[in-house]
Amino acid sequence: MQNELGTPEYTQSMVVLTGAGISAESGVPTYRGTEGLWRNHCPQDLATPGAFSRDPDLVWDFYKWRRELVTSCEPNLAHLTLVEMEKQFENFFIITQNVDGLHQRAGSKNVLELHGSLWKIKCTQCGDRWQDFQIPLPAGNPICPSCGSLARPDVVWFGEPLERDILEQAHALSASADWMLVVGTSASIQPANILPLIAREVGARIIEINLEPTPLSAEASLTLKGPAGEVLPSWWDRIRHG
Ligand code: BJW
Ligand code: ZN
Repeated sequence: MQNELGTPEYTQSMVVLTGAGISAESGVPTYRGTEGLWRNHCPQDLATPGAFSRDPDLVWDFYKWRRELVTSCEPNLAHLTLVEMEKQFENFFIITQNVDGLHQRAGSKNVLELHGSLWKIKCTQCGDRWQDFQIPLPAGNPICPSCGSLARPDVVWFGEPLERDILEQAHALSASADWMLVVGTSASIQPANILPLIAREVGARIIEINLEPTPLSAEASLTLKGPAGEVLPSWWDRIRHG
């Protein structure tokens, strides 16, 4: 299979799209599926602008809990393999849907966060944004230091547009990719799930790593089934050492 597909050259552009599955072996719950976050929490109650206006305390409690959970997790072998890959390729980019910050903690440099970050906060009024790694956050809901208004997690909720410049960068990277590695995403959320299709349109080879088939599988040049923390290091080992 690898012969038919060819082998990535280090001068080619390698774009990696990651989803919650890449962090699953670190102990971060995925969103969907039997162990997913949405199994116990209704997205409409927690991850929409409407939910936050109705009950900011409930939504902040959910995000404070997730910040604490992620703090107790470590990057796994899949995150670490991407750090090694970045050192080899001249053009290497991670586009992540994850908000956990584990790619950066592992040491990856070129990371585009499509859906924001658990470690960023933004003002609901003046739009100021800041990083905050405190665990735990002080009691009560975070307040904007500039204008004193209620602040919110700087993540992208359902029905909200992604940051325009981030989405434009993601489109541009996908449209100039030679290879796209899609790791641990259900490929069910727009507009992130369009990115591999953009890459395929320009002739990129799509490699998918997942525990199960997704709507993208039929479009992929190669699907590697299994846990990312095992499959990704062994695929990379084969590429590097032949
Ligand atoms: C492993 C593994 C292992 C497990 N190894 N693999 C109706 C109402 C509202 C919106 C819409 C609507 N209809 C359509 C929409 C659009 C909507 C959308 O796509 N909805 C779908 C349900 C159809 N999209 C949006 O709303 C987006 N915005 C938008 O479209 O704006 C348009 C607009 C323009 C102009 C003005 C206004 C609007 C925004 C989407 C934001 C998504 N946000 C979230 C929450 C982030 C914050 C937070 O974390 O709290 O992002 S939702 C959630 O899904 C999160 C994720 O990043 C995203 C994707 O999930 P992911 O990563 O794929 O995880 P899972 O759990 O789904 O899958 C895990 C996978 O891993 C599985 O396949 C496993 O098999 C696999 N796996 N272990 C390898 N060890
Ligand atoms: Zn403010």
